Amino acid sequence: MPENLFKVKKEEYMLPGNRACQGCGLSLAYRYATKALHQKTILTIPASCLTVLHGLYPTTSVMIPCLNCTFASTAASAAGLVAGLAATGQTDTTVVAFAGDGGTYDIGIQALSGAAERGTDFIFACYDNEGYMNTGTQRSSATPLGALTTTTPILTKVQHKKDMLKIMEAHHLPYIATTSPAYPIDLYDKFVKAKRIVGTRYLQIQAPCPPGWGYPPRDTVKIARLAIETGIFVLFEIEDGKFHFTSRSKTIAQRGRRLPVVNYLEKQERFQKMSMDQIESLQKMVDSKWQEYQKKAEG
Ligand SMILES: Cc1ncc(C[n+]2csc(CCOP(=O)(O)OP(=O)(O)O)c2C)c(N)n1
Ligand code: SF4
Repeated sequence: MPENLFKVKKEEYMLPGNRACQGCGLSLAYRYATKALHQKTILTIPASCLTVLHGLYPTTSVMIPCLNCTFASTAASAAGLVAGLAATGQTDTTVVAFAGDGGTYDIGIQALSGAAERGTDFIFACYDNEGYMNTGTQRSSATPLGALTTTTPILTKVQHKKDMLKIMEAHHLPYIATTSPAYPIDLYDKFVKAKRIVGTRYLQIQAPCPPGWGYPPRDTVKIARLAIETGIFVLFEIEDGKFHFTSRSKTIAQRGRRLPVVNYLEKQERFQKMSMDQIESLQKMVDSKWQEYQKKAEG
C-alpha cells in the first residue's frame, strides 16, 4: 500500500450496498470525500443520482446527516443551515452542498452565485458527470461538444462545455479545486483542506458515468485517467487567487506532454458520432485552456 494511503481515515461513511450503478465515478469519489469531511458535517443535496445513492427514507447508505433540498435551492439551503447552526452556537459543523452538474451549472447557478458573492461559509462540491443522469442522460451545459445524449440523439451536442470553474473564479473565492476519482489521495487532501478554510469553497469532481458515457463499468478509473492525460480535465487548486497544478496534472505540466483528446473520446460510445471538425475544435479548446492554465501557474 502506498505510504500516503495511511493518512486516509479508516472510518467508512458510505455503507456497503448503495443504489448507484456499478462503476459509478461519483460513488468512488464520494467515499473519499466523506472520509475527508469526516464528522461534524451536514450535507444538503438536490435531486440527483446522489439522492439515489443515499437511499430511500427511512434507510440510507451514508452515515452523515443530510438534507434533501429542491433543485434550484442547494446553495440557499446551505446558507440557511449555516445561519441555523450559527444561531444555535454550533459553529464547528461544516455545511457541504453536493450537487450534480445539472444542479450546479444550470439549475443551481443563481443560488450558488448569490451564496458565493456573500461569502457564505460552506463547501459547494459539484460532481460533474456531464449530463442529467438520474433522469436518463439529458444534455446539460456541462455536456461536452460532440456528445450524444437523449436530448441530442442525432446531431450530438453542438456547444462546448460551460466553463463553470472560470465563473466560480470570478467570485474571488478563497479556495477552488478540481478532483478526480482516479486520484483519490489528491481528492481526499483537497476536501480536508477545504474543510479547514473559511468562506465559500468550490470543488469540482469529474465523475465518469458508465451508462451515460457508454463504457464498461470496470473502466471508470481508466477513463478518468485518460481525461487527465489528454488535458480534457485538469487537476488544480486556486488558493486566494493563486493557481497551481496538482497531482498527475502537475507532472504532465512539468513534462509538457499530453495525449491527443481522441484517445479519450474513442473509448466512449457517447462520442461515436462526433465529426472530425468537432474533434479538432475540442482539441483546440483543450490546448488553449491548457496554455491559459500554464500562464496562470507561472504567475
Ligand atoms: C425543479 C425540478 N426539475 C426537474 C427535476 C427532475 N430531476 C430529478 S434529478 C434530475 C437530474 C439531475 O441532474 P444532475 O444535477 O446533473 O445530477 P445527476 O442526476 O447527473 O447526478 C432531474 C432533471 C426535479 N426533481 N426538480
Ligand atoms: S447514472 Fe451514472 S452518475 Fe448516476 S449512479 Fe449511475 S453511474 Fe453513477
